[in-house]
Amino acid sequence: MAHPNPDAFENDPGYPFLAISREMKAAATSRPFDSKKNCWIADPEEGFVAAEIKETKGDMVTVITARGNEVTLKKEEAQEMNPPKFDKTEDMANLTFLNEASVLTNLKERYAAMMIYTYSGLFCVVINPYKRLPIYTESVIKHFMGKRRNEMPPHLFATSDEAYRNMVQDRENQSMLITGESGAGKTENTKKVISYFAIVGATQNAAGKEKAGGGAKGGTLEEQIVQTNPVLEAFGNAKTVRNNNSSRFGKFIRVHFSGSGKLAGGDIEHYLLEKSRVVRQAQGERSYHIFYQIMSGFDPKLREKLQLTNDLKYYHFVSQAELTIEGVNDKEEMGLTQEAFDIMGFEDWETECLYKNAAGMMHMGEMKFKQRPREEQAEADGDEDAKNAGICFGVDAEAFLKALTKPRVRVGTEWVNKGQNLEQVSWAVSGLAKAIYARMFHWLIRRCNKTLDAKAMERKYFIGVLDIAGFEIFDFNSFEQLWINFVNEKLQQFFNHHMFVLEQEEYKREGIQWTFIDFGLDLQSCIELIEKPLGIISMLDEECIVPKATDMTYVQKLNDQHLGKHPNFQKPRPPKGKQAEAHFAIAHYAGIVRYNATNFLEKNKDPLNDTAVAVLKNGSGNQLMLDIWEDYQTQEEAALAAKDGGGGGKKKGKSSSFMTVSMIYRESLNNLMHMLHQTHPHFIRCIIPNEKKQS
Ligand code: AD9
Ligand code: MG
Repeated sequence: MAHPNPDAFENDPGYPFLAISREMKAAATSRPFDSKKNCWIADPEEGFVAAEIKETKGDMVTVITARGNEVTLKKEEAQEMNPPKFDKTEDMANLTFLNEASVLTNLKERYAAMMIYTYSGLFCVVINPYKRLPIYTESVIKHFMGKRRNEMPPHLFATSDEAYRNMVQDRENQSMLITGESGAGKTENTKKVISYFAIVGATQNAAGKEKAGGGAKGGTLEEQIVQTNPVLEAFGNAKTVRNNNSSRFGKFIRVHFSGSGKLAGGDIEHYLLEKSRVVRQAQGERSYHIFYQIMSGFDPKLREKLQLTNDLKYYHFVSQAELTIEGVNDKEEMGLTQEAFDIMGFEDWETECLYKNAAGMMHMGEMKFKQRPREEQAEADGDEDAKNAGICFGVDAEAFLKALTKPRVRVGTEWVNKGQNLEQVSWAVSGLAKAIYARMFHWLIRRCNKTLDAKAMERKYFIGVLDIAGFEIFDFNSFEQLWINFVNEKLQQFFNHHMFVLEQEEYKREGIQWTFIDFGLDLQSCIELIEKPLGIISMLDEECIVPKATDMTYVQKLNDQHLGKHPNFQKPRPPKGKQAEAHFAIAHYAGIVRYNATNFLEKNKDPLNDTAVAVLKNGSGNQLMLDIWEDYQTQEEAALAAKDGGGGGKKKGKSSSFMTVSMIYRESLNNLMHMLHQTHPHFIRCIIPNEKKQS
């Protein structure tokens, strides 16, 4: 039936994916229902299956399932079924019977009809549709603008609009916390939220249509806020076994507004970039997208400029596992990355240097070294790849190789060149490649922030959108997974605690008698195991300064301290099938994860060959290379500075005292939590429907 108004929401192509249709309502009301008989029972395949109670004897019931099986079970194992008027309900808080079966079935039935958003009281649940739905168009956005939640079907945009209105009316910063395990849809939803705010903020002012910071090139502020993402994804996302476009870093994007809600710029904070991927990929995975985009031949001259052959397999650093992603065309993606760079107002030299550095790393991975038997001194074995790296980085290849094989180290008060064995050189090469990448990523974030800094605009409030790497369990879980999972644990606690506090307030207002349970406390013991003194992280930090300590002495100490004493610390039980070796296991809120402690100490100490850094830092003809090392002080420089400033009291050289990676992560996590506590949070919980990446 055509609606008289062609602009009405009912006529939008997105409508059928959002609102319950008349047919669905009719089907529900004609469903026979007997509240005394209808129920749900657990089912190994479906989760729960509908059943009808045939008879009750004592505390046992006999039921006939929808599949025709007769089952006898304990009464409390049969969960109440809600009346038909609640079929596919938009807000599960309305259910008469709020039990696991009803929640799961409701989500499942809505998902089967491709209605992916559902409220659960104060938060919004979304199940990854694994297909493009017409529910994020500009026309859908316009329908949601300025509407209250109960006027519209469940949508991320309704939650976003609520945040926006809260900001303007309550004069308070807001945050949107998008959580869920890896592949559940956090990043996709983040992108939509950002577009929503950009459009809503820009409709308030013509200025939103003007250019922000940036350079001579570039789009409007509204476009730039949206186009930040392809830039960051090219350098910060990669294929993993869980997600073809997995975020390997966390980000907190703040969209700034004026007091009246006009778009006034943005900025990004980033967390925990997984740099180990730059030199190593597990089975079924790739390194960061940008490497494959550069190699895609989008710009036919680019590879030549970067001294690269067209054989991706030649470059070990990026070709240890997968080379392509099903359904992704790297050539097209490179086009999108370049377009985003243009809109963001990047200068040609900037993108050129980014590509040069990425290519330089690929060449570094091919540099060969050799060592005579029984000698502890490695030397370069050919210099072709080092020369190529040198051209990309703008440094002298010979000096670079010498720095790697014979770095300057302090012996007493002297600085001498000390030979390195093969293993040490190879550690130094990968350490350096990882550091270049991580610093380049940091630079990229700062560069985007420069573009998004609309200086002319008054910034009064912000809405921050948090999108971190989701909880993950791989076959082999290392230091990176420990940190990712820990941050997820903290966020989940924040969520539980917040919900508890709000619920409690509501119950109080309504005068409901209730014994309060703070579900935030459920996670406390795992969090303490990880973050408290004598916890997993502080023991790692301590082991990093113990002479002769190894990953295994660390594991031994962990076991002595926690095994059999802490409920969340466990022996890694080998699960079914062949699995990687593991040293300890942690019972997280989302599951038990077996961690392998190999290289934990090295990853936490994260040493760098300072002599090689000095070559990059001082000798480079590549401006980006100079910029990324600008704030890095080598030990030799520090020693010099300390000597020079000796009488001045303040020893600048000592200020860069030893920080482990964990210490840096902990500080940024604390800052994040602190910032979140000062905002009014809104939660989007993403759910993955299956492990096959399928709709
Ligand atoms: V991770 O922790 O970064 O590994 P995310 O961010 O939770 O993870 P992501 O948003 O990247 O997951 O979603 C994974 C894939 O699911 C996407 O690449 C899309 O192919 C697919 N997806 C997720 N949400 C949607 C959606 N709303 N519409 C269409 C979607 N496809
Ligand atoms: Mg993501």
